[in-house]
Amino acid sequence: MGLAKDMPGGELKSKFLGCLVGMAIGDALGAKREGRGMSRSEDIVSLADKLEQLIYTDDTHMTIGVAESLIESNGFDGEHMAQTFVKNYKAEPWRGYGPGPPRIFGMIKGGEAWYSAADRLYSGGSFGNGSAMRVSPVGLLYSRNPERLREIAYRSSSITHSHELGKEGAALQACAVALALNTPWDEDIDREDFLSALQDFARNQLYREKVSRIRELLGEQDKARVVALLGNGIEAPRSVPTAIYCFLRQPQSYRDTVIYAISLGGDTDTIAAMAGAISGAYLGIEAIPSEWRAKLENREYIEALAEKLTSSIDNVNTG
Ligand code: AR6
Ligand code: MG
Repeated sequence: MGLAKDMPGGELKSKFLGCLVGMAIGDALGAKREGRGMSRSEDIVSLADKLEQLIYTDDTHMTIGVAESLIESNGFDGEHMAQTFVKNYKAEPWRGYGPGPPRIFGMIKGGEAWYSAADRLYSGGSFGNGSAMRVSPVGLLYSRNPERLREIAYRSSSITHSHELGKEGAALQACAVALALNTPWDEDIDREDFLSALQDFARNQLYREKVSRIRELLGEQDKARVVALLGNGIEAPRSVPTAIYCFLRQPQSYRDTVIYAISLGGDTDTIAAMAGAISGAYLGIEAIPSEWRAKLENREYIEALAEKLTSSIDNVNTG
């Protein structure tokens, strides 16, 4: 697998754009089916055709916050990222945030430190998928250094999700984005290599087992079995491996990846957001259907963030 630093600039930029726009479209389209059961692909396609606008939710809103903070701070700054989340939430609290984060934002506003507030939530911190859903900018920016990628994914997670399974879910999703980014367009995704890299990267046994399940399920036709073994829930271990699976089933098609992710039901917006981020990071912006791109709310701003992130990659990796 190559490294993004050897990639032509145009390809790198397209992949950054594909990742963030692909994430946002997966989120917005998936939000229309959130919490429902499994559905047929044809029904999701016709839903996408009917929608006049693709309105995104907290998944994208928080990813925007991560990207803004990484750009403004020239890398990770926990205090700055936490304050960015607080500010963005205050401006648009109606985006469909999970139960935990707004409580954390309240604690931080009340003076609690960004690195300790999340420990007070649930037992040992949250393992919801809320830190994995927003981590793709970390995967892009730190794609050249897996150990820094892990460290920054953990630290960005710990602002709201400090449970080991929450942090590891964010790191695994960031790693999948980096692997996809680092695979040039003219190389096919080698699914065995991709899964071995994830398996080696994962530090937690539950995720290692889930990655093995992905391998076993690659040819599976029965969606109920996929949901039973990988999950479609709001918890990181029941959604991050599922999103990676959705990408690996059809790595050459952004459209099929996102539609399949939504067809599994459950936490459709977040699973499609994560799968869409990985797919877009491999295939680039041109692979995303133009009629979907045209409908995405705030697309120009999201694209501008992706372009700025592309420009930051050299600074972050030399600084
Ligand atoms: N013990 C038991 N349950 C837990 C634990 C724990 N330690 N941690 C999390 N949960 P939360 P999020 C369960 O509140 O991750 C939006 O719709 C618990 O049921 O941290 O930001 C997005 O689109 C908890 O309520 O929020 C995503 O789909 C739930 O996991 C989602 O919300 C979510 O954890 C992201 O939610
Ligand atoms: Mg969700």
